Amino acid sequence: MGMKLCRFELNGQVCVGLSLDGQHLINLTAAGIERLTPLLESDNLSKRLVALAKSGLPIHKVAAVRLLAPVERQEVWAAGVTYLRSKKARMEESDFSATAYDRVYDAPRPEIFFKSLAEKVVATGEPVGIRRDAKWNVPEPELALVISSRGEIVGYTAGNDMSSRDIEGENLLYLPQAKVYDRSCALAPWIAVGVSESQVRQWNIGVKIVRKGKVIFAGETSVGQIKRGFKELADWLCRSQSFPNGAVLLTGTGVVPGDDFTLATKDVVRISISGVGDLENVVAVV
Ligand code: DO4
Ligand code: MG
Repeated sequence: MGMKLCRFELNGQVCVGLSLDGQHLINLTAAGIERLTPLLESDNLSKRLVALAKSGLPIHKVAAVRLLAPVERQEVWAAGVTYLRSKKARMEESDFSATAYDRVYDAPRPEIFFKSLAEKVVATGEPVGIRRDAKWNVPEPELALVISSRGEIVGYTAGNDMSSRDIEGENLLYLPQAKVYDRSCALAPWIAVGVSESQVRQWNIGVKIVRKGKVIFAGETSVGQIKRGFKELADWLCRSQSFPNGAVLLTGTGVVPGDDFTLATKDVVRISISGVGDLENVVAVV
């Protein structure tokens, strides 16, 4: 198992943690590391974490703390139409925007859109939202790149790019309303560090949607199905735009439920990315 960073709350204090086994947390805040962002800016993060892991810091059980979203002041952005499945589903849902999806899939410039401020990101265990004026809502389980202020990919997490398909499908100019609203962006608590792109491309992305205790949708894809390189996506995001606090970039969905499926209030969305872990949220109307 690799190294994973997180933010967690213990006795009312927000701390930074490192896990080597997914079950226990090394409390890095006990070594004076009070924020995740400066740690993610470290020149040799893996080496620094290996040294910290050996330094006898207090250890907590993951089950005994509250895991928070792994962002402080990072903006969250999202890339789209990076998997064939997403292109196909979106071309089907829209009359006059179909060629836009077709073109962007093959164009050198990817689709990239703003998704969330850090303070609006939903953590695991908190509700994600469906808009009260939307009729067709889906989760989008996505690998997320964690990017430093230098534009380097320093880790990976999992995200949910909640989307209103009827609003996006009616008119592509409505995309920001289909994508950005209260509780529309959730991030898993863990940032996997010290892994290469080729290792991450072996990971699976899965989603299960549970209604009244029954799985009503399950889908899976491999990160390897993504059309674009990670550095390519991060470079496009950072073109003519600086991120002094770093950024998170969702990399697009490769799992889309059938056209007859829409989320309902109280559904539970479970997203799992091997190598990262789980993100679980109940659905609420906002
Ligand atoms: O073009 C609209 C959004 C695409 C998207 O969010 C995705 O492919 O994941
Ligand atoms: Mg998406």
